[in-house]
Amino acid sequence: MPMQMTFRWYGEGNDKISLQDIKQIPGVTGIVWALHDKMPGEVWTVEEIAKVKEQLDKYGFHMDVVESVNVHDDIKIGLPTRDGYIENYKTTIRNLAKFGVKVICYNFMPIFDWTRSDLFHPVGDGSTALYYQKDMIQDDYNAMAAYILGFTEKFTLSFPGWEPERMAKLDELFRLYKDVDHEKLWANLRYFLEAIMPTCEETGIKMAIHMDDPPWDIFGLPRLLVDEPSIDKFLRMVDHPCNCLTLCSGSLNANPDTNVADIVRKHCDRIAFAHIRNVKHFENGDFSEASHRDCDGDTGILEILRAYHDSGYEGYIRPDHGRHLWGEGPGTVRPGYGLYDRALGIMYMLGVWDMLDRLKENQ
Ligand SMILES: [Mn+2]
Repeated sequence: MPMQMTFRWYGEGNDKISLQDIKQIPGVTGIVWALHDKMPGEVWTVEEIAKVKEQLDKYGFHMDVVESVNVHDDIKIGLPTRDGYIENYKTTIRNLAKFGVKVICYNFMPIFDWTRSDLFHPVGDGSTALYYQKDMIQDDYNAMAAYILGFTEKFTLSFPGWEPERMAKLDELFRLYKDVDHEKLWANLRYFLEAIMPTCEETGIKMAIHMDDPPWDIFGLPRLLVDEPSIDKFLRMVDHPCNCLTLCSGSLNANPDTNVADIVRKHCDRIAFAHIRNVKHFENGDFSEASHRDCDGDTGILEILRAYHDSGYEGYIRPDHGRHLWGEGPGTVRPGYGLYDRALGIMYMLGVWDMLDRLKENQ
């Protein structure tokens, strides 16, 4: 079985891109989906999941990968209430398994999900991309949250991980996380995983943690999955075949010292889901997201694809964020999740992959 190309979709009425559009991209067999109106900690019901399945079935897409089932803050903080939320999580895993779901992508980032300073930064060719200006993300978390939330409000969007209900009590959340250092957060992650591994084993579902984005502490909050040593530590900590990675090349390579291809070769059997994204670095530490073409960024997309191919990768893969092209912009597209550049990214990846297949045949 070759790797399986997928495409992230935010759901009917929640994404301007239609399943019909996605169907026209060559090679896409499955939709990476989620119930985006669920709060972290809530159970995903069989009825709600069935509704999505019906939509995807019409186009022949599988629903094997969910991104994300978000983890409640109480689990990350390690509050006594976490056990109830872990029970809910297990129920969600069992419900998803009833529909053949194979992989759950999640993250363990405190308070903030992915973080950027500009959602529509000019790339220089008329397109725009997500951008991280290092000196803008320093101390003032309220300013950064206000920027993101101002954006989501203006265009009535919801961002996973940026639920307004959670963001409204930012100061309170920061207070709760005050004593959660790296060591505590690792221990809380371990507690969570050890609690759910039996359910994963029973259902065959793999938990695939997404890398922290960006891969360093922000606003004094600890971040865990940031580089090769921390990934080694994570996989050793809960050494179970259902404890896997969503290896996000763009998140990891936001630190230019991280060689993603090396990590692929080392841990391919524990990568359940691959995010492919290219990042361009600037000397002052800023970075911009770039097209998937290898030479447009610094992430080493060709070497990463070669590493997956050499390792016989049979898991799920998707283009991660793309630039906004051809009229896509604020109000018409979710930042990073337009149609065109992600479709171009898929064609680039499939082109490289097909050629690697051919070269192997001819060996
Ligand atoms: Mn990613």
